[in-house]
Amino acid sequence: MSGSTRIQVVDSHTGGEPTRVVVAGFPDLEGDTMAEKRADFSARYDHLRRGLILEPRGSDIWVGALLLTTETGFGTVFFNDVGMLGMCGHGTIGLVETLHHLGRLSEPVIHLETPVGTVRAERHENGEVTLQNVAAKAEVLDLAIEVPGIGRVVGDVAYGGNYFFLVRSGLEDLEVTFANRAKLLQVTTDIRQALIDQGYRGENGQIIDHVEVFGAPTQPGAKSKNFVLCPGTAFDRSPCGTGTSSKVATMVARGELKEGEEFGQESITGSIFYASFQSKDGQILPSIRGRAYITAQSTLIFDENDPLRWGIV
Ligand code: PYC
Repeated sequence: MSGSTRIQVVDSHTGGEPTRVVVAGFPDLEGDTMAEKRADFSARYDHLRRGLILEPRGSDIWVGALLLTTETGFGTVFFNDVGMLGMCGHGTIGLVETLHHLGRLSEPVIHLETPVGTVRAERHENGEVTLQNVAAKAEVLDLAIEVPGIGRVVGDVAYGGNYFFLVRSGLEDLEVTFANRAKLLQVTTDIRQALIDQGYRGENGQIIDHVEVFGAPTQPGAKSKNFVLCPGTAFDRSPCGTGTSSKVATMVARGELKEGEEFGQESITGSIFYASFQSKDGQILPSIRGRAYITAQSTLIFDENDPLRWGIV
């Protein structure tokens, strides 16, 4: 296997959602900022994204994080089954746990550069991680759209490091339970398609590629339960860090959350993120607290003779 590519990874899950952190073996990327490095990753190494994330080594539920070092600490580029992400909350928590596992967390606090801004993350002694996200924003409240096969659905467009449509009404008969996940996946995919077809985008022109639906919580400490459609064909097993940040922004816009107040967001698998926010220079900075567990540390081998080494597309 002399011509094979070897990449070292550490796998974890945060509230059920897996993160694969690439710790060695990835080619150097061009660019000074994480946004430039992400562009280079996309342009030259998309086969590595596919090989790292898709079957036979992974599946559409995985999120990857390429660990990079910067002059001031760490940086990362997040990616998934269909492309690149802006920020990723569960992935940041997984990345901090990975640094701890590798003995590379010399202080509990890191400042992590991402393509959409720098986030602060702190690992607490009990193993939980609190991340202070990039600024979140509620861009449109109560947007009504007509979804073929479903009818009128009303929701908010918000940004929390990625773009979300947070459904508020129109799906009252849809139970937000794990048993109902296939139906939830279908309905949220239809909503995303309607948003795309009808030309709705974020203020910066980005596609609204995440859809969030809410239901009654079942866990003590949770105020709400969600189902989150990720870009592509998978749903988030965690409460979604950027989705919960978007929710914080809409709650603040509606006067439903005060600065410093914390609420529990339950996921479709029953895991919880605790969210709050700080107001700074007119911006909303959400904080998300959750926990990740390491599941594997391995060397992935991409055999040059394997026709499926760059993933099943
Ligand atoms: O936790 O922000 C998040 C996230 C985005 C996509 C999957 N998880």
